Amino acid sequence: MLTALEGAYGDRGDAVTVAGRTASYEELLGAAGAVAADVAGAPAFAVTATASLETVAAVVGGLLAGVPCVPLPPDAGPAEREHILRDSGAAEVGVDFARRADAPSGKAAAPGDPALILYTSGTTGPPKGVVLSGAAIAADLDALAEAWRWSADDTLVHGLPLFHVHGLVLGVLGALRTGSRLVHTGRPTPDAYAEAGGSLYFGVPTVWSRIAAEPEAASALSGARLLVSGSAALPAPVFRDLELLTGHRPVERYGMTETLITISGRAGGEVRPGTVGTPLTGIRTRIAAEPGAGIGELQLTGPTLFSGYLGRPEATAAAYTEDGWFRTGDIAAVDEKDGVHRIVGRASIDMIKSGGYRIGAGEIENALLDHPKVREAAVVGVPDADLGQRIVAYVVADGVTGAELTDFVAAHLSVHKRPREVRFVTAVPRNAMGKPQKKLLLEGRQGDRN
Ligand code: MLC
Ligand code: AMP
Repeated sequence: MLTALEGAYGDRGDAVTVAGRTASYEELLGAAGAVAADVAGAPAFAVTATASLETVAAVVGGLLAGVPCVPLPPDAGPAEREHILRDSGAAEVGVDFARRADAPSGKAAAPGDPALILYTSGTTGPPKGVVLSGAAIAADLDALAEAWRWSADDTLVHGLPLFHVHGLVLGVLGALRTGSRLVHTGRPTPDAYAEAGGSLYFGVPTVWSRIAAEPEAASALSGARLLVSGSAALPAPVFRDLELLTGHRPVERYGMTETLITISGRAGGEVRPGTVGTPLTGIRTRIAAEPGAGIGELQLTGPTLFSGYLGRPEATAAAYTEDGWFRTGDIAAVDEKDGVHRIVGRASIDMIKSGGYRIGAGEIENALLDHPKVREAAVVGVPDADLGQRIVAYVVADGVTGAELTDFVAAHLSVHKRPREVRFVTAVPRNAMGKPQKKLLLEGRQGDRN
């Protein structure tokens, strides 16, 4: 699976750099071997997925041992950590990158075996574990290598979190499969991207928008080969500014934790702002639209799909149509002439994308309701120039400040799921069934307290 570690491209002293520390393939393999020896035989293991060589060694060690790794968000509070550890049954391991060992020779993992379990939010309830097989990951990385002409000649640069598909599957395993050098910048700041001197850059739209706002940093990327944006819609003005400053038309690609990346623009192909390109090799898509509408839910099939939600067969079954297509929950349209896909929005108001993070409104509402002073809570995603959407919580409560509630969510769930704004109201508008009328909140038709 990780061709570079199997010696396909020789060794390199600077194969992998994460947050300023560099390792060769040989060093990484030795450190990962030590992790593999520790976790061999376990059903799964967890690691606090800081942006570090340790996290890379842990994930690779899991692959060597055939034991799925559960990356824990490092900013997760106790409630979220406990949920993930309990739900996955994984014990957390510590990693010492200085240790070296050969991976234990045991039963090799079969391609369909679980390789990673990534926790991701639904519209309600706590995050679910998405089980990804080695075969799905390999199929996706090969399809992306083809689409982006991604090779061992590249230096991949990004600074994305290592507990989601974008930063971990594409951003780490992709480099180790294609043999491209990896420079992970620790944080995805414009200056760090500018200094890294890569050929291939990954970012979420928030990262690209911050780069576009710093012309000097942006122009340093003009020597790159390809800029790729994904995880949320890239705003047209950001596309335009990036093109002006870097000379590149950024390629957009579309994906989900459950499906990996399925649709993308092509290196050297025509790129239109506001579109995500065409299905990758092996992926078929369809639009479940009312007759004549041309726009509707995007559904897909292919070899990159997940194996299921861990321990939740009903949720897994509900994610598919009766005839076996995965329901993305995204609304899309396809150009009749060239098959180029456009993502128009989400089917559910309760699925928020903020800074490229997927956040379920229900999860934040439950966290707020755990606060003793909160009587009602309704959470929405409000358009935001920096984050795409920002989390706004409408709350009925007395004797507590917005900042206290923000800190409460940050400490319980995770920092990146905190509301950016808390608005106190006298009541959450509800329909006759008692369901919050979030559209009314978004339109500003709610009873403000002050
Ligand atoms: C602020 N902070 C607090 C706080 N308020 N800490 C504790 N309590 C509070 N109340 C601190 C944080 O700890 C952090 O400190 C700092 O404020 C900034 O917070 P942030 O939220 O991390 O920063 P922000 O600038 O908003 O982040 C923007 C971002 C981030 C773009 C860097 O959103 C990001 O990394 N997004 C990527 C998401 C992603 O990878 N998604 C892919 C999903 S996979 P400090 O010290 O840490 O700075 C997928 C599939 C696909 O979607 O298609 O790719
Ligand atoms: P996640 O499970 O965190 O990977 O989030 C998946 C969701 O991100 C998808 O269902 C989409 O809503 C959104 N998404 C990913 N890439 C894009 C894109 N290029 N344009 C618009 N939305 C995207």
